[in-house]
Amino acid sequence: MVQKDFLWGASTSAYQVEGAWNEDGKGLSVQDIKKLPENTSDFKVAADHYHHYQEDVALFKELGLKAYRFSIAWTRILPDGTGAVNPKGIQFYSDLIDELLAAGIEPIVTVYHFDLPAKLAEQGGWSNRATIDAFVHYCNVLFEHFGDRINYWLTINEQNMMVLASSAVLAGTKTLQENFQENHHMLIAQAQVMKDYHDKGYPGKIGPAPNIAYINPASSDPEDVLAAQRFNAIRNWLYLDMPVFGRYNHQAWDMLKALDATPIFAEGDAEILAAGRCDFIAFNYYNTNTVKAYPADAEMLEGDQQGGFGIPGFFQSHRNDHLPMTEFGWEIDPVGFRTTIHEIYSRYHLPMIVTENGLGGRDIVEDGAIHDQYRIDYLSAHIREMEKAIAEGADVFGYCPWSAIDVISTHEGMRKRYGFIYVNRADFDLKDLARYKKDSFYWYQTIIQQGGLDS
Ligand code: BGP
Repeated sequence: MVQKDFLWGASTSAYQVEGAWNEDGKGLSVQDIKKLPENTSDFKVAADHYHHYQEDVALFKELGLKAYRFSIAWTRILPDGTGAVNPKGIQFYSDLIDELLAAGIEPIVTVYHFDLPAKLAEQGGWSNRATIDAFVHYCNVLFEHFGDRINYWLTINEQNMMVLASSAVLAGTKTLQENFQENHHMLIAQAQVMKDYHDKGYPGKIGPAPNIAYINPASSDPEDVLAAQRFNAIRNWLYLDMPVFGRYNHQAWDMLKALDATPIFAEGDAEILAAGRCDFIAFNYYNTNTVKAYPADAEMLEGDQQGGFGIPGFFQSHRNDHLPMTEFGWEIDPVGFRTTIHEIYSRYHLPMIVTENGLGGRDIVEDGAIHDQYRIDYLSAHIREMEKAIAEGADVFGYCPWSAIDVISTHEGMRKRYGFIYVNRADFDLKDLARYKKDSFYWYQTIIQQGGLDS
């Protein structure tokens, strides 16, 4: 049983849902210019939410959402990443926020979801410390314009995946040291923003939004157990120890030393990191990962957000035979969700909100209906385990599955759908972009009305 004001919500991100990639003064982001996997749509039109936002919010209201988590496109607000503010960008999000509030839906804002302004990327992106200042300035612009209406801010979506799975998420290739230097700069930017937000006395709360997947050992061999602990450290805890405790996780740091990948600290960095603290923890969960020990002379392996990693001398991903998989090859582990919730709460004792969880599938339309029982099964199994975790004492105040409406997948295009609402388009055929309610829409509507599975 969840609390009465529990935030039953759903999520999207700007570049995956909005479209209007070059309209009303928007600048280009790295997502607009990245090399796409073959046979996969670009993000130019996406679900065309930019032009359909009123219709979409009306559907969210009908669905019964208490919260909607979306991201703001940095390049709508500051087309070059810094410099003059684009009034039309401010207007769009101001209107969207007002529309949500009028519908009784709590807006939850991600400030940065994989879409760094291309202009900043040209100048070195996160390897350039100027990007830290640009990010801090951008966030302060958002706080000034929307700070009175937003109660929950999320700083950076899945920073850990931008670092560890940069090929899948950003189509990037960098050395490990370069990745972790960029990571360091993002951590500083985040800390500074959290400090500014608190210092200025805004009424809401702010927190990070990493992808957290509890890591299991492939066996009880102590070397596998240690491998799992180390992957947990560098994949998960690094990204929560920092905003909660203001310091690097010691095991993650030790691994970076062994790999010659420690970031260089500039004067004052340690103080900034120590000064920025989060109010709550938002996290995305799709499944657990399982790893075994990996020889030091093996090759480095990079997967996508949910698996396929290998760092020589430390760990290698291992298929967990106890778990079924989605048709896109991601393991399904609802009990692991409960384990992950408890592990986060035991380590940090902060309120938590789940900002992504869901099933990507190839939905089929039959006479305007989408019978996505597989999605209902996935979500109900996860909600059940979340409710158990809450009953067992974990403090979870919201659940926002991915995704409110079909969006373009990060690296699998339009064929991999997650939404409660179907968007009528294919990767290369835009059709009429009509919205259809899937079976999962009606199912989630009931869950929200009841206040969960248990009521
Ligand atoms: C997360 C991202 C989302 C979303 C989701 C599903 O990593 O934060 O943006 O895309 O994963 O992933 P995919 O689209 O690759 O299936």
